[in-house]
Amino acid sequence: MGRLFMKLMKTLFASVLVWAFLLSSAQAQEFEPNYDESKVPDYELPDPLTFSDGSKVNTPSEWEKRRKEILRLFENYVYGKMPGKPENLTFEERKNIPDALDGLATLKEIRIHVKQNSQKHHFDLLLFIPNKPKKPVPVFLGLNFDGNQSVHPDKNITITDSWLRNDEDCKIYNHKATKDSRGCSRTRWPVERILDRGYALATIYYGEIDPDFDDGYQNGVHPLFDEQYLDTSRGNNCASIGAWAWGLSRGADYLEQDPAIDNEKMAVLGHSRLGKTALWAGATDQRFDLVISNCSGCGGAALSRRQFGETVGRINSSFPHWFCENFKKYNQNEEELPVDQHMLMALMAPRPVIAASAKQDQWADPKGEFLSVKHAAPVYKLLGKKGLPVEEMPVINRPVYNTTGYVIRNGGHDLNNYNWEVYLDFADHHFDYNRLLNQD
Ligand code: GTR
Repeated sequence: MGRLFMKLMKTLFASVLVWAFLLSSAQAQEFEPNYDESKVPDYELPDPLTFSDGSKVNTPSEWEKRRKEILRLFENYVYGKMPGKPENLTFEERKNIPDALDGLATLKEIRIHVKQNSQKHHFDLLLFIPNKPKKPVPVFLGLNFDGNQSVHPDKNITITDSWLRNDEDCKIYNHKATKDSRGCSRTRWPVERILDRGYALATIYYGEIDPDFDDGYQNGVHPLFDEQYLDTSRGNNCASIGAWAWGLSRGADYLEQDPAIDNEKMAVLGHSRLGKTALWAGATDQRFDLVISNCSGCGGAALSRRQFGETVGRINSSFPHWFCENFKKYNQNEEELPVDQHMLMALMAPRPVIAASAKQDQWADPKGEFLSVKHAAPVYKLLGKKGLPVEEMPVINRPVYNTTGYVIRNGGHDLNNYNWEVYLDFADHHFDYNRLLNQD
């Protein structure tokens, strides 16, 4: 009896293994990214200037109504609906070092405390303010991937004690940052250069807002949100990108009341998944005066309907916690999406927005990123602004912009000095920023 049972169990175990293997290899084979332009399906983009009932948008005030409609569509079908400002929000200045970086900057650390529904949570904003200009300065706000201490090796910066993805290059083990992780992502954050050009830089570790793994929205800020924002059966739940974007808005809540900051010149930027987040923050929070998407790809600047590189189905299966439940209805079904990403770009209008791609980052579909900026132009035009100055994709390393901009650089999926030079120029141009640095 015992032997028969063991035999049965063994056979069962073996067949489970075979099935698991077959299933995983089928799944692995299932997704073959398309990198061939001739295999991009024919598609028709929804018109940002046509209401859902078919009537046309002819005036800026009609656009305001259509803008709300598009925002609802992105909330309901892509990113989910975010709560607003929490009941209780306080800023605790934990550090204020006036002569940081050899006197170049004032370094501040602000702990942002949020309380709601008898739950509390906090996350830290690291802020560098250039000392030279004797007036409020414009600011770039962006989330970082590896903790505030990864942005610059300065020992004054507090090492995050939150959960992180393990990363050998950044010396992050057992999901904790080590002191060797100081400055590990500094190539993405040329702090001194940004300060030299008269800008402040603010950053928050995204995992302090919501750790980046699929936990059923139990950790990070999610438990503070009312049930309606968490209920996945509603389809438009606030998933992780929504929570990170919500965190960016709390960063803006702080920045707009810091007297050292010019709160009419606040730029939001992000790379990759955090580029998707920066776009969603820019769309939902118009206090961001300028929006920057760096290699944001699928679910960011790239048009979903092109299905080039990463697709909706692929991103939703790799990262089921990034977008709302309803977005999954469009896996392998992009043509039914009520929006596409050019409409996300259009939500920035009339504010400046720029998207950057990298030549080797085909996964993020550079052409799809270009096209979504291009197809946002009619909305900018209606509001008296100019879209891109070109019809076709520009050559490598040649930024093109009016109020909307695009650049593709050499190299791979990254945020680097070249990108920052473009963003600083773009910001100078739009903020009409006379850097009176030498005249003070
Ligand atoms: C990739 C993902 C991209 C992008 C990237 C990142 O794995 O497929 O959509 O978000 O991660 O954020 O680094």
